[in-house]
Amino acid sequence: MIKTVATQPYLDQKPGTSGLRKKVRVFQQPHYAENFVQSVFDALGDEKTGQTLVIGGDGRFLNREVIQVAIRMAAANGFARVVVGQGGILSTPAASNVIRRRRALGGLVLSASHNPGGPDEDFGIKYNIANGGPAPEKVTDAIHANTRTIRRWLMVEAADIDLDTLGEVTVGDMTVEAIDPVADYAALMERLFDFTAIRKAVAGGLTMAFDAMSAVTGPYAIEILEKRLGFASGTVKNGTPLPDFGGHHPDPNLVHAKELYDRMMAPDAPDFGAASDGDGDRNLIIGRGRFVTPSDSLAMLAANAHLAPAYAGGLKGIARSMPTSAAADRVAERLGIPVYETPTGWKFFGNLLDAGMATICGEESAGTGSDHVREKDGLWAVLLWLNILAVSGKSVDQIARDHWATHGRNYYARHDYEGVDSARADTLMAELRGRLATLPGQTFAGLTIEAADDFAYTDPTDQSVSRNQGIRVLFEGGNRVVFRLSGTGTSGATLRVYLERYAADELDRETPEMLADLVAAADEIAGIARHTGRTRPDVVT
Ligand code: VG1
Ligand code: CO
Repeated sequence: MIKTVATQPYLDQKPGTSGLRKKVRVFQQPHYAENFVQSVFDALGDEKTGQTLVIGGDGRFLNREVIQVAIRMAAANGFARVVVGQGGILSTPAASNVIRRRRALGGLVLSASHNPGGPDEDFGIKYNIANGGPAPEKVTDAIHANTRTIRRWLMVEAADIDLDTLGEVTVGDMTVEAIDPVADYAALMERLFDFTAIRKAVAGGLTMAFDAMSAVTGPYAIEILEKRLGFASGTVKNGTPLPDFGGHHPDPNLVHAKELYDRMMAPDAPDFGAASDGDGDRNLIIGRGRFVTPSDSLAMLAANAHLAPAYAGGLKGIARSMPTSAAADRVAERLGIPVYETPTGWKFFGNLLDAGMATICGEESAGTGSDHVREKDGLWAVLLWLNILAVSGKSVDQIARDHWATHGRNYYARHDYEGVDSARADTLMAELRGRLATLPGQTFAGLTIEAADDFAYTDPTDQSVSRNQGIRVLFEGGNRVVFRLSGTGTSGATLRVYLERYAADELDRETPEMLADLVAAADEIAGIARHTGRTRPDVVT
């Protein structure tokens, strides 16, 4: 029954920050997806025999086709069971939860996250390990090595299964079980948060707007926000997952979720606004008249998490990615708990969470989560905010102002230069690396550099080292600029410039004004205009 199909390696299958992401047309090349999936399975060795594999995706173009292929391949590679979301749907955090609850060996999450979808846009495949989290670098390195030598992939001859019907079918010797993608996840959220308190606040007039961006969180948000918490029907906008996300970027930032932003800045705005991305792991938080940066959201959630049942006993520690602002560090310091600074990408939080060293983690890119799963979790952040609003009785704006009054404010922005020629972007970074040693003591745009380095991380649990994770330039007074290249794009390079200024007072100023000298310094230091020909970023978040 098992068929061996001959193939040739593709040399561009190196997983990035979060799995393999390419244009759909690239994935449609003969054997392309199969090669990658087989390379994942080969990296698992004999461990997979008799085990369970979870498969699901964000519903984007190619999702169903790749799921059918992966099921036939899983059967040929010795798995005993595949658990798949009905309709091929599982948000990234829901997939993480299913892997953990079902004690699966791992899971394939099919998504290119916040990247657009459709025949001319992006697709992606990510492998998650038994703890529910993204495969660590030693696993992704093994997968990549396999993609470079692969000569065959395995499948069973079987027809497509009906992904839309719940229940079990057999493929080869393997059982495939289609599950409700929302049920387990919604139950988990009910255990973590005070749904009674939130329901009471909603009955008392608390209103919200949620933009699911025609991506995977629609069904989750409708079930949890409208059905279980009682928010008015219509609270969830764009709630049906579409293969092309309605032609939009499912990226919850002020550019791509501008409609929500405008609504939240209007005088008749609801109390709370939120959005999530393609695969449901990111969150955008906007109170009436008050945008909360993701870095601040992490800090404010950590500071108030004790108001939710799951975190009432306190936090073990906080972890943040290096480019994320130090706002969370100030909370950790006040609470007397450790803070960990990791490279960009959720895979670096897994070990800290498994070891019980951190409870809450976050990234400046609108990712926040906790030890309830091993992925960032968009709706989790929304529900923690709602729990805090309901129990404290405060508005988002009040919570933000109180927070800054206690901790000071980390003004923060990220400037993205997209679609830059890769060679030019590499030259910019190489030049910067070459000058690191000479930077301390020099002054740019009136700011004197205290230290500069290329961030390297040693995992405190297994001592594994990850180098070249972004260039940090620290100025006197604790202000900072970070430069790194994106590892999730599918064409050209994206230069990310992260800007941060700490203010102990001056708590109510405009961010662009507070960061103007850092923007000028960043351009002088890295020669952004000189290398890229750009005088302003494409996206500011
Ligand atoms: C970006 C973000 C990073 C995030 C990653 C995956 O990576 O900066 O913080 O973990 O996307 O998020 P990069 O390498 O492009 O900067 V998602 O929601 O796209 O899975
Ligand atoms: Co995502």
